[in-house]
Amino acid sequence: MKDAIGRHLSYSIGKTPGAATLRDWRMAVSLAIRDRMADAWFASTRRTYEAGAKRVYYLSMEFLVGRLLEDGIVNLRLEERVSEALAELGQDYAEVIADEPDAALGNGGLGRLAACYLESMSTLGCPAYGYGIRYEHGLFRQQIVDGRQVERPETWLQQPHAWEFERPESRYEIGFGGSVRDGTVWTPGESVWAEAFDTPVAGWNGRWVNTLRLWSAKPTEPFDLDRFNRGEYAAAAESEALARTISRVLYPDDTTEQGKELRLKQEYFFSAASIRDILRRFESQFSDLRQLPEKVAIQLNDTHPAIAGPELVRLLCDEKGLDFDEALQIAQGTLNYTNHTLLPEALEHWPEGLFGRLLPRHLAIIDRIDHAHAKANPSRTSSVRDHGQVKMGELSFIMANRVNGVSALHTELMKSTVFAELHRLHPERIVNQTNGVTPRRWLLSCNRRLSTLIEERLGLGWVDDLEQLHDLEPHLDDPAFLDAYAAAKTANKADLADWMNRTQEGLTADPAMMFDVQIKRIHEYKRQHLNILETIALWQAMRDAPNAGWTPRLKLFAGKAAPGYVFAKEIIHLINAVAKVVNADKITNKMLQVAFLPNYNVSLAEKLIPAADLSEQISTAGKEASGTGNMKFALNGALTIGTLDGANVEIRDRVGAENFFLFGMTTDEVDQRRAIPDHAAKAVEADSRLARALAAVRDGRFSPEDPGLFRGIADNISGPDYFLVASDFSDYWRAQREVDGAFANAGDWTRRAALNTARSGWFSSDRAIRGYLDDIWGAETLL
Ligand code: 26Q
Repeated sequence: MKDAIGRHLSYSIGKTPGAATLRDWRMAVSLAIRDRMADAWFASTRRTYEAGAKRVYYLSMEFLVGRLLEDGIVNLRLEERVSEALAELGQDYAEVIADEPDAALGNGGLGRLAACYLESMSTLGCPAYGYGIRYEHGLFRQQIVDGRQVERPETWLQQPHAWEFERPESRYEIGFGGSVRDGTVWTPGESVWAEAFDTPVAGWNGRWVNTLRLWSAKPTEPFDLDRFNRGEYAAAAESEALARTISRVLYPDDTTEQGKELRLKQEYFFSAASIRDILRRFESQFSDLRQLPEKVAIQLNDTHPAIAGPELVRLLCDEKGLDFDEALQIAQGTLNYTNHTLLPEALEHWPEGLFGRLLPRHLAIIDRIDHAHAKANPSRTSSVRDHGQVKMGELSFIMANRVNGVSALHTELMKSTVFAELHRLHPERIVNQTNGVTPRRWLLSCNRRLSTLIEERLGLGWVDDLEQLHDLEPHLDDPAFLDAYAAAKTANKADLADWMNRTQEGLTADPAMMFDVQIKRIHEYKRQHLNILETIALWQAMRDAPNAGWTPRLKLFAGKAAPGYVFAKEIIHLINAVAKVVNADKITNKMLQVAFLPNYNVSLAEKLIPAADLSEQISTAGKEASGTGNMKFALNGALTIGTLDGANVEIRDRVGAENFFLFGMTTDEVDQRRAIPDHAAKAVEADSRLARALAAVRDGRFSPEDPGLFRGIADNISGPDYFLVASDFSDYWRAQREVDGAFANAGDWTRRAALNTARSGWFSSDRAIRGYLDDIWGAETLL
């Protein structure tokens, strides 16, 4: 290992050890690790080919992979050798790992899920490819300036990327606009190249390696030499810059930024390139396109790649010469669609004018698909085109062999609400696949103390068979085990506290406090404002009775708001304003601290989750499709305070109701409550704590220099309150006080935390991928 690193430092990086920077060392180590994936990578491809196996293609606009070096080292089981080699070379292992920038090619849950699934597909030996976009700029970097979110560009590709291989020979010309002659001959008005970059994804033990193929946009005409020679330098480079904008930046909105032309271009760009690549690979091995459904399964990660359906039909008809009905049947046998949200504002739709201008042939094909579906299902009343919009959920559903939700509750709600009619017509089509997370990243490597303890008791079989964590349960009767479990948690908290106290002004975190954590995108439906309101009420209660024996708490928040989401940004501002006042209060600051950690990303999650005591999963029931952070916390021994929403329901079923703090209205109760006039005002009237906390927000207690600053938040909660913050407040307060009591009994708390770990094995993404293989893809694993 030492030689391999040294060789790369000299011959790939071109530095001597004396001149090498931390980045040079990190690059050299990364290349040395990457070398060791190569053989398994080639072998995986060869075995897939030789077996004539079905391949799975995961199409996603987002892959939130985070750092890759530690993941590679851990999965190849090279940790000891690398850290020894680095020590001998005078370098610090942890520093080298931490030098890598996150690949933040995603917004949140959907993108991180895609990354976990790729890793699990490799662990299981499922022949699979991820397809996405190689964004030059991932999700923006969040700064907090005077308590407010400020977005800064993210620049991960400004330094060389150790993990990717450029494939200039794998490129496709992608057209846009133009016109259609004779009904089928599309002549695009402009085009760009989609060029492939491949990243190997190694599974546990490095036995199988799949490929993440990301597309980068390149101009078809490099630059205009005539204009350059005439001295028009900017104009000469214009067409190049325009082409490259397609893969320039990830859209930072995790609901929808509706109707943006560039977004639609991105969607078509990567879907079309992927479909062509899939067909090319298929045809290099098989001759009959009618075999496609037998040899290929394509998974659409939400509707963002939905245009892949019409594109596949178009290629089969217009270029391969199949008739329309046959083409449609082949496409429908091949495609599947995962839905990740029921929020009406998040269901993707495009103005048909824009759509038809950019993709005229596809709009005609969509109409034909829709008519064919309507003809076969005469009782259908809805359609893909509606009120001048093209509805991508509807399109995805009718083009898919299987449609799935991401938690049991979410799947049932799909059937009863958004897709009720289509479900009636196709009662077999919707299936559930509850989300999962990879235990390699989300336990083994992010929480060494806990994973070492588990290894001492169980060995390492749990790493790719997570249900083995059940075998921890007998150890809960061993006080030494519980002590060690508690010690691991405390040490994780101490590390985090040290780091936060150094970096967060005004914060005094103490590992003896309960670490109460809410980390996720900032959204009204996720209700960070419910949490901060309860924090305010708690602070007020502590001030009233400072000696009432309060359980000391640190309230931790982190998360990004979409740049255009004004209310979400106000919530961030309020949290920071409350932190400033509360942390400085001499009466309470030993009992209550509040922090908003900037720039939440995968690496920060890996630091926070192992140190959490309490996991906040408090969305309005019916709104969070699944959640995956909730699973990571439970696995790492945090207890959940949560509503009956998304996968919380299944987490509670498995860890046991006595180890989960439930509160709030159910989905049905939410709908009923919303129909009651003045529901919020009534709730405020009935709870004096809520009224007092709201008054403090409204009257400028946290913004003395601008007393009206947070009035909008207070007015929303006491007025329209669509997300029922006011109506759920009293029960949330009750549950939080129950949490206080439980945490005060340290021994019992540790037991309950350990039970969360022992009973979370089902939430492995390996289990989820087996579900997709069996129920959706009908594909085999080759390990
Ligand atoms: C769409 C069009 C235009 C611009 C942006 C978008 C867009 C981008 C990202 C829409 C949605 C997203 C991301 C959604 C998402 O992350 N959903 C989450 O998916 C997780 C994995 O299934 C679930 O656990 C979460 O409950 C769900 O919110």
